[in-house]
Amino acid sequence: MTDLIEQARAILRGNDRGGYTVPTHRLYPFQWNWDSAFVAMGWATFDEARGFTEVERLLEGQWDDGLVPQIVFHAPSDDYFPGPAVWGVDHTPPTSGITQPPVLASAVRHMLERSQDRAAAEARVAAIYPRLVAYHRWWPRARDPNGSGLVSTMHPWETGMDNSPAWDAALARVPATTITAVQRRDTTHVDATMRPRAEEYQRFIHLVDLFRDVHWQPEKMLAASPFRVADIGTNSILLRAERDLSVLAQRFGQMGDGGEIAARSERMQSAIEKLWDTQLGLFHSLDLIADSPIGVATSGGLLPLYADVANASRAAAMTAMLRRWAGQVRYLVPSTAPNDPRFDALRYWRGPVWAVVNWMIAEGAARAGQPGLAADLRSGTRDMIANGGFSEYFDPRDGGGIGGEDFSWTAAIYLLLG
Ligand code: 9WN
Repeated sequence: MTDLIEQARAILRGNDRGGYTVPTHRLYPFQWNWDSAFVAMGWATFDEARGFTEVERLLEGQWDDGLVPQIVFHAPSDDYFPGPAVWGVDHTPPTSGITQPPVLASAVRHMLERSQDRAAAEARVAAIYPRLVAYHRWWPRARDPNGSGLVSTMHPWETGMDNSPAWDAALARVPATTITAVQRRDTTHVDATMRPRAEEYQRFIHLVDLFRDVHWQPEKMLAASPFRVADIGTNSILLRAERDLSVLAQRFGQMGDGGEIAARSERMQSAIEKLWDTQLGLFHSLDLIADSPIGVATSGGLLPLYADVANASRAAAMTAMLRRWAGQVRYLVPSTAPNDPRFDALRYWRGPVWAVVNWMIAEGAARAGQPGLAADLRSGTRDMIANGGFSEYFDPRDGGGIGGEDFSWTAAIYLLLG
């Protein structure tokens, strides 16, 4: 076993707080939704049972209506803002009131199919499966009540790509006023140039105040929110997860589950296909309040590859575009196109590379007939981690590690890359 694999395992063990894994020490002291899905797959490469425990602990935060929250606050900590009191959610354990990209069902299928102890894995999945079904039913009910085929996202934190330039115009409509006093803790842990700006935080908290006021009721949130986008990343990840859930349904489902999932998937597939952007050379998100496409090229716009939505010619066009980006930065995939004036190599989701995003794009590229791109993304990600450490994200110009250190999902991706 190489040293780096040993180090990656040690990071997961070090960030383990008893069945759940914090993204990193201090900066993120709770359990996060999409982090945990990647981290579960990482654990499962050397401890299958622990991989399933990660998912089960996240599901302790699931609401009665099916929502799986962005954060589960299993144990108190003063290291992060906003904590449970700001969210004001009535749940035990306490949780935030929004969600995150739903990688969960995909992680469960991934772990099941690779399990050595198949009987033990099947027993775990049999209990998890109905919870996944509830989560997948929650999405269209709460976030696409009109059946457009695209789910709405109502907070930049829900996209997981918090201050992407794709959200700038939509976020500018959110007042920078708050009821809750903003007491940031992130900038005491990480350099402020690598984090969202003060004004963005004001707007993030404005939305939390607003939603808490309507008691987190989906229909009221939809009506009240000044920020509402159809995020191409979230929609692609949900469609991928629907496809994976349908495989689980064949083994664990009730009669009718398969048909229900297929109907949702078909609707999503055709809605996402319409988001192809000839000018950008990738897919775009929609601003649902302005009722317009969001013309910013971001790494999220490549995630339809991961959902198997891109046909051969679109997959080839995206590959060609990434090859052009590779002429401008040393490491793919920058979170924003390097030729975009809003590109910022260091600042959160405005330029840096994330290993989890690379992994998803590589998985999709391999299936879409672009094995060369997939191999380059995988080896580039390994190199970046080898040189830049198990950092939260990386500078695309030189691969330098930035943000939090000893990061769980970066370690997990290293383990998945094998
Ligand atoms: C808010 C935990 C999370 C990731 C997100 C990333 C960042 C949180 C923050 O950290 O977001 O959810 O406070 O900045 O943007 O993708 O899940 O690692």
